[in-house]
Amino acid sequence: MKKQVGLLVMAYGTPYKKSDIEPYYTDIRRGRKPSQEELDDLISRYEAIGGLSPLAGTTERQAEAIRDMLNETYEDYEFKLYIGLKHIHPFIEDAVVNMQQDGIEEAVTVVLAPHYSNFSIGSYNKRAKAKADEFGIKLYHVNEYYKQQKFIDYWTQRVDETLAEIPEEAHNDTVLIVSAHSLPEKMIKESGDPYPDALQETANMIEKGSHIQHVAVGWQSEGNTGTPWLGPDVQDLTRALYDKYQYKHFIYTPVGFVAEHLEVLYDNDYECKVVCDELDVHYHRPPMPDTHPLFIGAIVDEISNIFKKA
Ligand code: FEC
Repeated sequence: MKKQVGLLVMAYGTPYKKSDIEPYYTDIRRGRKPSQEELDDLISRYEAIGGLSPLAGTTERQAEAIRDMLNETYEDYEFKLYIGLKHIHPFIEDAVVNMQQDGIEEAVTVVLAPHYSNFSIGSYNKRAKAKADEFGIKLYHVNEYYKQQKFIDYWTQRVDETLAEIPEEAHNDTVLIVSAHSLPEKMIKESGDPYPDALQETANMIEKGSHIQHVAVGWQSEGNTGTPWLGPDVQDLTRALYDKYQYKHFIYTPVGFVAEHLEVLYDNDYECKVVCDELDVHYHRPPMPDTHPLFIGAIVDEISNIFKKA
């Protein structure tokens, strides 16, 4: 008889239909309704990527792939999957309630984002734990997985594949921009958050493992809070690198994300591409991890580390 363990996969969430955009955006803003102008701006960004984001389906496929690989790896356990989202149903709390109803006593949690920040992974974990504590469910949190060799291998392979499409004589005129979602500077600096160092470390590991010669770290998708966010922003960085070094090829790897969604399809594939077109340089953006076995394997390896310690 296999022991049942919960697998709580948490992710950002995305509107399922157009009428979800307003409540979703209101939830992101912690209950403050967006103005009509802000809402129209967001709707127009979704329209630019085809109306809605493909994220919902990808999250489901990624979660199922993690469950399947875990169940193939462990003979004595059966991992039962629960998906909990940050900003739309099924919310993180709903998933924990479902675990309780199924009689789950122990669960592993993982967020579909590789770098820990108190304000991202930390807040998902806190919500899951608060609900799980009500029912006495024991949770084991995966806090990060960017250092997993398979995660780095995924990205070094994509960078080398992209370089292979660029003529060899242009490799010295090619730069890799490694990025993650920006956060307000104040949040990060006052709390000594590991997030900025983790992104720099990811960039260093990709540089070491691939054939890329020039690497820069940038931040993207910052919000409008009227306060400074972590920078440089990827668009400004593109211009600055061009002004200084006249690179001809820009490769963007938004490694803080793990799927193609609004922040990649719009902020990279549209906004960064506009800057590259203006500068008359080449834009490259390798595919996101999705359900690639190296990415799913990185998460499973990190879960195994936690399981060994537990
Ligand atoms: O494809 C989709 O439909 C959803 C894509 C999506 C992902 C995502 C990931 C992160 N966010 C993070 C932080 C913030 C902060 C604010 C903020 C705002 C938005 C808005 C949209 C949005 N985010 Fe997001 N984020 C995605 C989508 N995010 C839409 C609202 C409009 C806008 O500002 O563009 C600012 C909140 C505020 O105004 O107070 C902060 C972080 C991540 C990566 C970690 C994770 O996935 O949890 C950090 C995917």
